[in-house]
Amino acid sequence: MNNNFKMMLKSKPVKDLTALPALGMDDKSITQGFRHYYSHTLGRDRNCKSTHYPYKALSLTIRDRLMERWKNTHYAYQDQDCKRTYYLSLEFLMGRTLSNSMLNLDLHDTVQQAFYKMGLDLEEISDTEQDAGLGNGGLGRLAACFLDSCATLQLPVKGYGLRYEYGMFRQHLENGFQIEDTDHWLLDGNPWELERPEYTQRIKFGGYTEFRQSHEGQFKVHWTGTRDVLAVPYDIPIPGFQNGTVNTLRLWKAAATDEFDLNEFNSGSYTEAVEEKNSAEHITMVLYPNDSSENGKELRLRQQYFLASASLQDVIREWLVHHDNFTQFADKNCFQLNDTHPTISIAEFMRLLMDEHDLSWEDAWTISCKTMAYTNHTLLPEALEKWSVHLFDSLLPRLLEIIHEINARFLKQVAMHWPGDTERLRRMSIIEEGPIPQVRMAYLAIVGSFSVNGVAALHTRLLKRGLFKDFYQLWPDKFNNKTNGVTPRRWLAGCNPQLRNLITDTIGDKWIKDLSQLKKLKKSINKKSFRNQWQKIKQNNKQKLADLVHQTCNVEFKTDSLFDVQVKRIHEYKRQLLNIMHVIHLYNRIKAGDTKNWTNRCVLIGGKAAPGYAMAKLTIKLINNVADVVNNDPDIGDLLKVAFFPNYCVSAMEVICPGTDLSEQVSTAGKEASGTGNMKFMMNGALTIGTLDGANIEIREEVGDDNFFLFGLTAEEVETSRSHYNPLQLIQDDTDLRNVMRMLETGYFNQFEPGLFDPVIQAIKNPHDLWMTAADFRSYIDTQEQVSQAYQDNKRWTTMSIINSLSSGKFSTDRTMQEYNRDIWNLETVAAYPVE
Ligand code: 26W
Repeated sequence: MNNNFKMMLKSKPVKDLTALPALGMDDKSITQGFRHYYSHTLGRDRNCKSTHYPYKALSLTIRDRLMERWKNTHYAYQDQDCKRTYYLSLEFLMGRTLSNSMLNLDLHDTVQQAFYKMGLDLEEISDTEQDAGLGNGGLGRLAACFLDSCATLQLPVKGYGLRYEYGMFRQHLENGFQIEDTDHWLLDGNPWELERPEYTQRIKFGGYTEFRQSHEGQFKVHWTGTRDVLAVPYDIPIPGFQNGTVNTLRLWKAAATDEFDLNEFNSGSYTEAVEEKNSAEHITMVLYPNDSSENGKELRLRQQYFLASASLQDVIREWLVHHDNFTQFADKNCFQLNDTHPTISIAEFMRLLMDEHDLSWEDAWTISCKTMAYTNHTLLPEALEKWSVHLFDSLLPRLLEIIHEINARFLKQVAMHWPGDTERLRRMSIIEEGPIPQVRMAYLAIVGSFSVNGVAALHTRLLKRGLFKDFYQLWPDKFNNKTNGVTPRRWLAGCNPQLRNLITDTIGDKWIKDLSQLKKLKKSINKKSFRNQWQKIKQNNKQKLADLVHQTCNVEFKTDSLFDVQVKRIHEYKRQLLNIMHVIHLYNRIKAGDTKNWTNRCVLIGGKAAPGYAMAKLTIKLINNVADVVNNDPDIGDLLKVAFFPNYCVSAMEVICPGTDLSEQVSTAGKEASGTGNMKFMMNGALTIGTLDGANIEIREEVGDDNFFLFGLTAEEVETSRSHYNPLQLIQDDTDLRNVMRMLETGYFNQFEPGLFDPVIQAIKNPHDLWMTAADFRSYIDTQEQVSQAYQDNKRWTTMSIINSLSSGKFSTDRTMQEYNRDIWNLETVAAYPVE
């Protein structure tokens, strides 16, 4: 290029390279886009038979429409210089994206039409999408629902997480045992992500710290000798419901730096030097599949720090584009910590402000404490994260120094508040002393945050009285409740289109953005045609579920039976065992000819057990063995069917919850923080059988006592009866329980596997059984009988079903997010610029 021309180019104003006419939202434009991607980008020809390519071509067509709105949302946020919230989470259980994007862009019917004309089956093609299973269960799915609601409410909230190469393991059964398979979900590419290498961050690990004096005579800490890893961001669009807003989920992938270990390199160890690359990339290789007990693995701490450091550096980088100091930072930014998993952010933020941006401890701490907010999701003590001080010291030495300093200053405050109370100092210290000193992450989270919340009313109350009592006494105002929810877009409008249409035909479509409007269905509750349609839709959804069960479990569910469902992670506190004991009881009744006024039941149980959790895995095996006996006993027939649903996941729930009559929420009271599956079932017109635990309590408040099947001890009763709990006595005094135990003890369900279920039997009979299964047996069985009788009264059941659904308004994450915003974030809503 000649120099004159180069000069001319330099002085020319840069054109907006992104300026393009808006893409069409009609069926012709969609078809055109689809054909273009199918044939030109993906290079398919008329011989191609796979459903994968139509899926991909459609996804790219939809993504283009998201992209326009994504930029306009970003520009609007930028121009307004609005306050923002960052949702930091090790898990985002997103499930599928295509059909949700079509719903939120209001393109579903258009695409259906276009596909019909092309002779393509949209449902079949949507079903080829892999779930993005980057989460374990409740906590990860909640994060996904939160993002949906924030985009719908036009709140400037960005999610930060990890781009795991392997998500939640896939589960299949062999001889009734759970077998784990890897979930290489990115193998066929992911059309929903956009790599952003230009925002790569550098993350330090290992090394040591030293004091150095600056030119101005100031002492500063340097963290050096580190082995660094790069964090490369991948952005995923999060569309709001038909409002032009598209927010961002930014997921980090670990990558090696190009710096080889020169010593190794020069000594001829070329491959050893390259190996380091490998170990760097391991950080985001796999999601840890534990959902309740911490295993203290170094790699997990690496993941946590990697997420924290990359995300904070990213936020600070963007801040410094428009600001040259941090005085306004806390007014404009908030970090919400999803459980303790990203809590190292508190120390990392201090490090960045002090060591990299020259703030004093006091200034940094003031900003940090005004910026961080912490949500707790569990009451199980074994799930509270602790990291050994030793591990911290070797992996993150600078962070440990900062934590020690935070703790020292905090303990001074405690000592001032309770002079002479050394026991309390020991109890509240962020460092747990002992043979292996540990960092208590929950305490760090409380000390470093301005807000601490639980996820249901009971849960928050129990936190204040139990686990966090000392902290509540010190800072009562920090604590608040935010009852969970689920997004009504995915969990009603999306997964139950027939019910959506009936509701919309009856009360208009405003309910999709304001779920409290479902109350308006009350006036139709006694209208015959409405009730008939309601019933018909439930029948259709049950048939779809029955088809899926047939296909995956090879068990025949008849739709005139009661569909009784428990799907969630397998855990002792969730008591799948109690459920299967009820099944055994029903089986005994049938065998004994006690079938007067019988209600046919199909019991479906699904969920994954943590790979190292032996009792949970044994429970799965027990369920399968019982199912085998029941389903193959000619005396039983259609009176009772049992199936274990393998590989329970988000997309499975989208078929399961619309087709369920009875939702099982039977945890030992005081153990389930909230539960969110309970809300999905309720929204879709299932009735709940449940204990007074987590959000069940609030569900019952909303539907009224008559429309909820309550059983079991209360949380208080559980605690007060522990000391004199006597399961052997209970077994002796209760014929039904005795019969169930006899079936287990005589090996009725494990004739060729003697002794297999002994640990289960021991657990039930153990006076120290934490989950007190035998205590609730009687009341559970009796309540299940009430359920059976209620189901026979078709009219009453339908009324209760409608009432459950129309009372579910509170459990929309739109309400949850509005409360977070009102009490914690204080964000202004910002409308995206229209696409034109
Ligand atoms: C350290 C291993 C680990 C991993 C995940 C410990 C604990 C967890 C989560 C806290 C488990 C979880 O998903 N908790 C669930 O969070 C939901 C959303 O708030 C609640 O509805 C569930 O009741 C709670 O069990």
